[in-house]
Amino acid sequence: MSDCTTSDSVTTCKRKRNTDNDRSQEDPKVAKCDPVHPHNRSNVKWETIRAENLACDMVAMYGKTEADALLEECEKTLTYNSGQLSKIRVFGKWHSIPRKQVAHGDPGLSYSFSGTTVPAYPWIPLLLRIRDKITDLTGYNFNFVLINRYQDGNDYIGEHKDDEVDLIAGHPIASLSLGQARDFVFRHQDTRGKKASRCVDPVTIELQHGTLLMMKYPTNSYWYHSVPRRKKLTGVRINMTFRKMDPSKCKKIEQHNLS
Ligand SMILES: O=C(O)CCC(=O)C(=O)O
Repeated sequence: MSDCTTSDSVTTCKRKRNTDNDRSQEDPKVAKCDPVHPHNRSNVKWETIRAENLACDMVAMYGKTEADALLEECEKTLTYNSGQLSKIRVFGKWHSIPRKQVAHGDPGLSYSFSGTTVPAYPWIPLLLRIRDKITDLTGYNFNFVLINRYQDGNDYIGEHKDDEVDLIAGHPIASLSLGQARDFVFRHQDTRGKKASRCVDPVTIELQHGTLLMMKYPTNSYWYHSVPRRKKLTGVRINMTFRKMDPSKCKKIEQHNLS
């Protein structure tokens, strides 16, 4: 029986809070993904965010001028999915996603979630530049990027985990934010819904213009994340999550539709 009450992104606990940060339960079936390139981690100031089985690192990847220019270039260059590709199935019903979305990546890749398969359009120079800078900063390679565009604070993404089978298990996800700063809320799986079994404080991070957030293993095995609606915010935000997909697990898409 739960003694947490949950509203939107806030969990209120009546019981003693769980403050144990060191109970990592690594899954022996998940390969340890180490960086594959030499990287410039030491030249920049990383902030570490830790909670039970949550490991994220954050860095100001672009200063304001560069981030402004990138956001403008994104707005001029990117085209987002429409029609069936902009819908997801929730409890058997199709809904338009409350934001815009598109993916780019290596040939043959796609990302399947909530009844939808988003194909990767080919890389474009803008995205290659960003991807390569992230590899330089972190040492990790990425073969796919999912881009979400939030018109204003009415657009949002609901709670979910990035734990789909087509992702390489254990590989970090690199999340770049441009534009309007938004809250990014992590909620531990044990605290959700009617079956909540205990209290673990949610973790909220404000993702600022130009910030890179590295979500590392095992965060996505234990924590849900969301960008909740914030009706008073008026600015556009673009988020790019660079991922490593397993080509053998991606659903096949007709390639001639994607050039
Ligand atoms: O917009 C964001 O910061 C998060 C996007 C996200 O959760 C996702 O792409 O899975």
